[in-house]
Amino acid sequence: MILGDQLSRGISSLSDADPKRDIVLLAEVADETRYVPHHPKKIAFIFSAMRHFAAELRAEGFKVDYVTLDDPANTGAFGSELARAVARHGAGSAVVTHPGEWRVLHAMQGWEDEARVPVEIRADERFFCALPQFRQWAEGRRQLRMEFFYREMRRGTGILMDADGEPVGGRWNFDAENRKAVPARLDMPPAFFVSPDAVTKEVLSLVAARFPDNFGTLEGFDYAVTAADARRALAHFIDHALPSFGDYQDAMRQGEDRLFHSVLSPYLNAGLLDPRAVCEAAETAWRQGLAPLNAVEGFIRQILGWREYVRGIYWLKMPDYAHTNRLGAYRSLPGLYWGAPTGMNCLHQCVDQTRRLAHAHHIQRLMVTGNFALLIGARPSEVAEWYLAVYIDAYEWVELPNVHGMVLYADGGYLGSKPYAASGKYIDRMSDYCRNCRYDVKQTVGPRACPFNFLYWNFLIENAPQLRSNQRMAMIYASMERMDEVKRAAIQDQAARFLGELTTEY
Ligand code: FAD
Ligand code: DLZ
Ligand code: SF4
Repeated sequence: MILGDQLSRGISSLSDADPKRDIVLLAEVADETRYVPHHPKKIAFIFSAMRHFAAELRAEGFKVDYVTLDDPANTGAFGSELARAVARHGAGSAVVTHPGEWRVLHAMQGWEDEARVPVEIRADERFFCALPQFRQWAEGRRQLRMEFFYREMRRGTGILMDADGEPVGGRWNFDAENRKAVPARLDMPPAFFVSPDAVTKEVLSLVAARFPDNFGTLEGFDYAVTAADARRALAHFIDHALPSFGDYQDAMRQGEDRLFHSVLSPYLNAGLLDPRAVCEAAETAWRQGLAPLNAVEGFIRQILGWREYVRGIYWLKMPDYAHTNRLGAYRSLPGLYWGAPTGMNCLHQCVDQTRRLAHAHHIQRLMVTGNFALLIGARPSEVAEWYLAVYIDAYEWVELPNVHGMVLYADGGYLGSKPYAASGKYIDRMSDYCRNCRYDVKQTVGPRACPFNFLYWNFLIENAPQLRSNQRMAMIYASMERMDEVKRAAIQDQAARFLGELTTEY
């Protein structure tokens, strides 16, 4: 049985598959479509990619049993669909690859009873770092740091290493060069798009009919849904965007949804692209002099470093990780996350882009929607549910550590050393959102003050018992303590009024 994010020909469950003997099962199941209210583009992407993958296996000679969502006999769950297929084909055993979510692994452990045949769960080998290797690395460390993990991965894989075992360019990390704002005049890379074929069009109709109320639009669906097109997307990125990826990695620009980002995460996570091939292509571009090292190292670090690191933490810490809430945050997510009007232009732009594309780039997720959720004290489980629902690349193994660890500090600093809390100044420096906003990013209190400003100071004041002793926050607490009492009271007062008026309606 192959799940919707296991669409790789090299997946372990297929490693010894014999077209003469074995039957491959794929199933569109209602449970997977509603454990969170997924963006319609995410559902359409997964279904279309599943259907194309099934067709490719059939063309190879495999007998594929594909259960569609609208099949009247569909029972709506992985386990019961496996049981039905086992009975249908008189199968003697089943083989699956370890899933990407703890929820599914937990259910999988009951599949032998449900299907009444042995079920072999094989390791997912599509990652650089096997789970036991990560566990061994993390053992005994009270706090983990991505940078050290990343260096081990560089050494272990030889990626961007020279013949003497040293990092190429003499440094592990070129981040200091990667914080430029986008200048007013800069040529943007051309967009990559794939026009929907007949299979995708059929899926789009199905999803439109079945999920009319989910947040997000299906209009303009142009994602790749096959491995071949995902490889074209990779080549397009390497040619057009990688050379400037590093420089503008942290930038945001109104009207430019993708800037120099790759938008490869949907393909990597669903199995249409292999992370090794992606890192190799980027390294080759550097070795051929087609892209600078700050760009290539920065890009590879996201995949060889962050992507592997968050997966390791997820499987090390689940299921408890999903319940972490170190800062005791309890507020419901305001309706603006689901498209309710807001005067805060940065939030409006990022949420609207999410509604249109089911994609936003990292800094938008971290420093706009994430930062706001942190500053208002939104309940981590609700924030996690939002991210899992609205992004086309979202599976819990990668979403949850980013939300609970990187954004909300809900894990108390296990994944990252401090919360990424920031005032409007950061957004102003890295984007042009503030120029088009009704609030004034230079003001901290008063009717036109940017909410990120008073919320930021209010967050620091309220969370001082938890955060003041953090060495990395010492400077900011020192400046907070220099603030005069009157200003501090005005900030707290305005933040209380603002928070009191936030509504969950949309
Ligand atoms: P690029 O900027 O081109 O980066 C290249 C690749 O690096 C990405 O495709 C991705 O595979 C990997 N990558 C980059 N940053 C991270 C990271 N922090 N963690 C893991 N992989 C990373 N990424 C997901 O794939 N799925 C998610 O559900 C997800 N949820 C997120 C939630 C929050 C709150 C935050 C802050 C980040 C989240 N990310 C998630 C990470 C990152 O935002 C996306 O991977 C990235 O925006 C995808 O767009 P891209 O392919 O253009 O990325
Ligand atoms: C996300 C998703 C959705 C919406 N639908 C399906 C589906 O119908 N069938 C399927 O096999 N997979 C689907 N997926 C992806 C799964 O949720 C994913 O494989 C698990 O969460 C494990 O990561
Ligand atoms: Fe966002 Fe504040 Fe800038 Fe408006 S002024 S765009 S709310 S940071």
